[in-house]
Amino acid sequence: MKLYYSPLSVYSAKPRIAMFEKAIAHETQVVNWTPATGWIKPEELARLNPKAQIPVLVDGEAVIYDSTIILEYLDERVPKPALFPTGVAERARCRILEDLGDTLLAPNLGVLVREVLLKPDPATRDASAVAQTKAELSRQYQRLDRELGKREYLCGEFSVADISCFSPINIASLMEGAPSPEFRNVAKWLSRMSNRPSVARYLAEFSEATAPLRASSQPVSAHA
Ligand SMILES: N[C@@H](CCC(=O)N[C@@H](CS)C(=O)NCC(=O)O)C(=O)O
Repeated sequence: MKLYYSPLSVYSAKPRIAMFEKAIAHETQVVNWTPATGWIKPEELARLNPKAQIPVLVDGEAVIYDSTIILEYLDERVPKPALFPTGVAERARCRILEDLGDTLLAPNLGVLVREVLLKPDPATRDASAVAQTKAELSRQYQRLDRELGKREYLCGEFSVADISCFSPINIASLMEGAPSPEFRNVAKWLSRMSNRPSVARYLAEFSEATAPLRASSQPVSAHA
């Protein structure tokens, strides 16, 4: 298998962590991003994915894009350890929480990149856009805190929902978007996640890739 990804890409973290979790040997093709250039895409990306986005997984003749579909594919291709719960209703809840990460958390990162990462001087930022984004993140963190309750992971056992929600929270945390410690279940979960070998391995490469951008960072583990 070959994974096109970037350690800086919020959606790429999903297959990356899943493949570490399942110990799937694979080749990689890193797609770079810099503030000056944006994504530097290899010529074949548009051929593999009509949206020309990462992540893309190539497995022999099969070309799979979209992180959610890649995770489903990986879970069927290499069933153990499973990344979905077993009950029908539990699986649906797990997909809903995976979608929360993808569609309610991750889309907030654009404003944080534009207004926080690329504008180190707070006086130059669009303060209302930043405040709105932080408020939306906080609403979702509150929801996650409730969904977690006394569970160790969002769906009981470690799942696609944990992977999908962790990635945007980790990236937002570098740009003043970390969850408040008042969300105690989230804080404990972040600590558990960061210590899980597959996630720790991903975090090591994330940390290396973001080193040049991290002047005012707040690592996730600082809130655990
Ligand atoms: N729904 C897609 C979203 C993928 C996506 O937006 N990828 C970003 C990087 S995180 C990308 O490739 N952006 C480049 C572009 O859209 O041109 C997924 O879950 O894989």
